[in-house]
Amino acid sequence: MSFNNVTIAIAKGRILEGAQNLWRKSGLPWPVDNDSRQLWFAPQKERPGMLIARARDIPTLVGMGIADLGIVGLDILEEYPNTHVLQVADLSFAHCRVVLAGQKNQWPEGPTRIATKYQRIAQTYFSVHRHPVEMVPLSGSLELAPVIGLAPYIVDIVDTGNTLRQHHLTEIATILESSARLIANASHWRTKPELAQVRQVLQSE
Ligand code: PRT
Ligand code: MG
Repeated sequence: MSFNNVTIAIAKGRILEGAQNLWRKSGLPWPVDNDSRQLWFAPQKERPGMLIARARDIPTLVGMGIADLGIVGLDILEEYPNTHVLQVADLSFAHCRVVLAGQKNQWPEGPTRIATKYQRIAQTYFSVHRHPVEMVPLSGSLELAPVIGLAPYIVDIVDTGNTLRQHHLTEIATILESSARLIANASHWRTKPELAQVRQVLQSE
């Protein structure tokens, strides 16, 4: 088995940390030096090449075939869908939920503002419920939005719930259960048998 012709794109942050654990358990050499700023590692016989990128860029990199495989949260795949990408495994780490939260455990009455960095997921959810909402796009510190009067509700990622509690917010509904997924470029998946071997190695730990 040779990985000379395989490249995998991995989301930096939590996903990268979880991927590192999975790699070690699977017995694959891990090239990334956490203290260095290097973001590209050429493939070698014993391990795929690695590209470390922003989470939201992973579907693009895999969809365009710059990377054959990718590791990213389901939340990102739902928010930034790409028709050239296949989900090929649930890697069962980085578990979290996309939730609707607010200052009271009460579904919004009438039209309301929703602060989120998951506009597509939130809009789809409220469309299904036929509830009119105005999206307030934010890229971080969502928990502040209700406190400062920007929007009474947020749609955000929750794991332990500590961050919500610290800001006196409560979960009203779970919109999506997420975990890290292995994705593949659809046409490369059909033509490169090594990709299924990488999946097998990552799932056999
Ligand atoms: O820059 P950007 O924030 O987009 O990404 P990043 O590089 O900072 O990545 P990172 O480390 O934030 O990881 C993002 C991915 O990890 C998400 O796409 C999810 O798939 C997954 N994940 C799992 C999480 C969490 N758990 C999580 N808890 N992403 C974010 N959080 C946040 C949460 O929103 C809260 O602010 O962590 C904080 C702590 O959560 P609590 O509930 O444990 O307090
Ligand atoms: Mg982050």
